[in-house]
Amino acid sequence: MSVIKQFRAREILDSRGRPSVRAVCELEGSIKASASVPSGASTGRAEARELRDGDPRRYGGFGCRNAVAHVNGTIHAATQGKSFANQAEFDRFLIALDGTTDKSRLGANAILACSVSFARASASETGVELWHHFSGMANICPNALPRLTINLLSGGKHAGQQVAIQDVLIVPAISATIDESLLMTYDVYQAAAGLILKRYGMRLLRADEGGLGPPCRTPEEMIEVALEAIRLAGYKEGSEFVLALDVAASHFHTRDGYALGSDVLSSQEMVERIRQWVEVYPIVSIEDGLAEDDWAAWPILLTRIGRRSLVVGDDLLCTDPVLIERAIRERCCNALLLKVNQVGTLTEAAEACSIARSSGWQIALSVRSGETEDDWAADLAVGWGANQFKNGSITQSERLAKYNRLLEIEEQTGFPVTQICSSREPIIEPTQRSL
Ligand code: 2PG
Ligand code: MG
Repeated sequence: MSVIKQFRAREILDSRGRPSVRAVCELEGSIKASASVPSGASTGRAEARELRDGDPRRYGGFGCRNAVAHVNGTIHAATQGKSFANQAEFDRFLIALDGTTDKSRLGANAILACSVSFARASASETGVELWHHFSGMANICPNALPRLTINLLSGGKHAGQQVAIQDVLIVPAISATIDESLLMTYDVYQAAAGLILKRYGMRLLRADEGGLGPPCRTPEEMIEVALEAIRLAGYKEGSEFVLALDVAASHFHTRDGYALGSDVLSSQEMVERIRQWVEVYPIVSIEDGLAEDDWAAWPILLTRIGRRSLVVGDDLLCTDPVLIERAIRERCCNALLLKVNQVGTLTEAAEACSIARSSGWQIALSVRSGETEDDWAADLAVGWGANQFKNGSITQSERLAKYNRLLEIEEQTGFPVTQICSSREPIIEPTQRSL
């Protein structure tokens, strides 16, 4: 790796119109590469800290000028003239420079922008595609593209809380290519838009990730709208399309229980409600079915639905190797939702990915609800051999940048889309275990 000449950053705006950070890594010679970082809305408590200015007069306190100043000051000064053997050495250097456990001094947004721009510069120095460079750093030999899980309908924090659960995602299950997956999704999206207009009189109002936000009263109604759209588009539910849910239960978990519409459910009742969804509907993946602090109930959920559906940890795990190891020990999940900015560097995210995978878990690589037009997440999903890619809807350029990059990688590599891992095994009966 050549010598670093400079790091520069600037404040940019993300898909919610809020500030974010873009960094440029310049090497001695002619190589220069940039990276922009995203931001979540339904965040887990253990996520690395983005640095926000907190000045209410600028962007309601969301400004990123301090994070930018750390790149242009501390990070630039500490790295200028240095060379690093690999990504891990570079990321460890940044982690030590920050010196906190949650990256709150320099800011996870500043650190990640440097981590990813360094990776891009390294890829361009060696003359390989970014996805190929990512696969090398994680010691993975990908031979397939991830299956898309696409946000069709939104609720929760991404759509004004009209329904407590956050996403109903559609999964084109039989398509062999990204190209075909997107085409199938277009049909269902159009059918859903028409259906929602007819049934609720709603124009195309879009939620944070470009999904539709119909005024459904219950999760079941929202799931049924998705299934009807699949049928109206001429596809078979359960075979040609299946569903995934991001319940995002941390965000409606109160001291009294899970506030699902007019019901307030105990953990046991919430598990039972999810079991019914998985039993009745063609759902192959349940993300954050329970809250991030409800650790005791997660193993019960896994026991009840884990043979038929993925049990995916997002807020529960925050892409944190320590939390993932705990979840493996306590048998909480069988899949990791991997979001790099939750942990703050590529190296730590690669470690999280490898721990989860070595326990037989599936990897769902996800972007954030506040995204930028940068497309590095698509390269990462391919390079790290993710089973699924969760990138929001098929509208809005911050989403399409990543889908379009996948189309490009598909053309370059000819890799097929990975097979979906779902079984309709009968759901096993309740165990003796109680909460
Ligand atoms: C999630 C993500 C992406 P956010 O909860 O999985 O959908 O949302 O980025 O707001 O955390
Ligand atoms: Mg989530």
